[in-house]
Amino acid sequence: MTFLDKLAQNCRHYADKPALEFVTEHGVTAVSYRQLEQTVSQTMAFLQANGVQRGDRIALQLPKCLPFVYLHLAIMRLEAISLPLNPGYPPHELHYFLQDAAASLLFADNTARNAITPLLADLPALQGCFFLDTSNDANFQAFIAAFPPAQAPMPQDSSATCLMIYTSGTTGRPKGAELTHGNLTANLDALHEAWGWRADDILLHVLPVFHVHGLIVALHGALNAGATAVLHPTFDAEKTLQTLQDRRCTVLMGVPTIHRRLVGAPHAAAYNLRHMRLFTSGSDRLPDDLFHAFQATFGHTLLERYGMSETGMITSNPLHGERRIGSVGLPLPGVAVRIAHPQTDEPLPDGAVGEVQVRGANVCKGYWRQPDKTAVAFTPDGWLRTGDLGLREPDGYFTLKGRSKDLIISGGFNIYPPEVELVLADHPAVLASAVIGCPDVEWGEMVTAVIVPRPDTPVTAEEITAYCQRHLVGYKVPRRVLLVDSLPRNALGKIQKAQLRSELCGVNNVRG
Ligand code: MCA
Repeated sequence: MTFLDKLAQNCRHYADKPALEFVTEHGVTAVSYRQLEQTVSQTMAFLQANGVQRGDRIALQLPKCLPFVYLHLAIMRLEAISLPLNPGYPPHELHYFLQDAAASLLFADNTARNAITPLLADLPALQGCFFLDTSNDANFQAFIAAFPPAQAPMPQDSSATCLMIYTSGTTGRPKGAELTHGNLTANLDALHEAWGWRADDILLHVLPVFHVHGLIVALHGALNAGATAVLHPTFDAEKTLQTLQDRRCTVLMGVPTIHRRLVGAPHAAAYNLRHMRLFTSGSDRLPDDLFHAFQATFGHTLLERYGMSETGMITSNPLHGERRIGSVGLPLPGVAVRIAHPQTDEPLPDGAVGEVQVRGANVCKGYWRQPDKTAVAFTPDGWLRTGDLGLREPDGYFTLKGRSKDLIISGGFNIYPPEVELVLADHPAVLASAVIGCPDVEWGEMVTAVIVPRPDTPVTAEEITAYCQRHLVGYKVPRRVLLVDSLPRNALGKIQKAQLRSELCGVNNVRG
């Protein structure tokens, strides 16, 4: 039974129960499973009327809101492909995704109309763009009111792509990871079992919905279980603790930056969180001190798990049993994980550090229209190369030991330095640049740009920052800009990032 079959079943079994509760300063909008089914069906009719066909890419550059959920589910039900995008992308970045995906429809927020409209003429595949007033559910209900619920057969082909998540790479241009109905179903079934999802769970959802973590693991996880997802549009530590207490929530999923802010919130320990049964942490390594501080503050032990956009969740510490500090736990049911030599792909023995490689029904089928990059991402015998380094302990627990790829993780978002370097290279005053991650207690790593200015073009760090703010989504903007005379290079002229990291951030690590 696929996720969508399960959702349809839940809509019948739990018809009157809230599937979603969207919380804003104006109040709570509750959507029962029956209403969810009804609105998604009407949204399908609206999409059909606008020509959506099987396999079409439909881009959703929306803030976290109920219409996002309706559209996303309706797109998948019609066997089209949902393409969620960070609403913070500036036009320059948005254009790339729409063009690369050859998206046929775009849904964006009304407030983005002026910024987005000039892009539309230069997107030949785009057949329509809808600017929605997402400030309340009633506006969307009015928008689709004329459409009676659609009757469309359930998707049958589990190998069909239903979701595309862009992930960057060492080449600097993001690639669309194609996730199928089968991928999502396999991963959701594994997590349902591993984390003991129950229909009486109440998830407090504080993550963005344009990534696998917030969208699949959290939101789909709750809907798959027939549980209730209480959605906050953005994360706020005090509001989170208040809602966890008042709504008697049972599950929260976060990234280390979120957990650190919860621990640091005023009177954090005073909230009554006894009904909570599961706090998970992922998207970045959970620091040991935070693991302990969380336990000391809330009396709950964070459950660390590991995943990536291409695979969904890969390993998890156990729900019952040892949640090992510094370890990402054991492979999830149905997921095979091995440690292999990063160059030869030869499997390595327990205790040896190598590349983490993954195989299973959860692994994406490849990158959208990138057969070459897809071929490189997999070993000849079908294991996905994660680019993460790690080891397997004799009792089966996996521990990550760094990355073989040039990647920064800040607040749980991945930033590939070449993406930022490419933007910097277009600045007239930049002769050369290197973007590195420096350790940071709050964010995990902080994006740092080291720049050699052109001798004849004076520039300040503030000008570079302002330029990056115009061209990059907020989390990719360097928090620190350093102007230097030269960058350390090896004999072949390659910039020595490890040396820069150790000189500028006092880091000694294996990354190069
Ligand atoms: C926001 N900003 C950031 C980040 N987030 N800068 C660096 N790194 C970030 N992660 C910038 C904003 O653009 C803004 O810049 C300023 O910081 C706002 O700060 P603040 O309000 O404190 O931030 P926030 O809006 O509260 O966001 C912090 C956050 C958020 C809640 C931790 O980053 C977040 O939701 N992270 C979760 C990431 C996530 O879901 N990752 C999943 C992908 P300015 O001031 O210049 O405007 S990974 C995944 O899906 C895989 C499968 C997995 O395993 O999970």
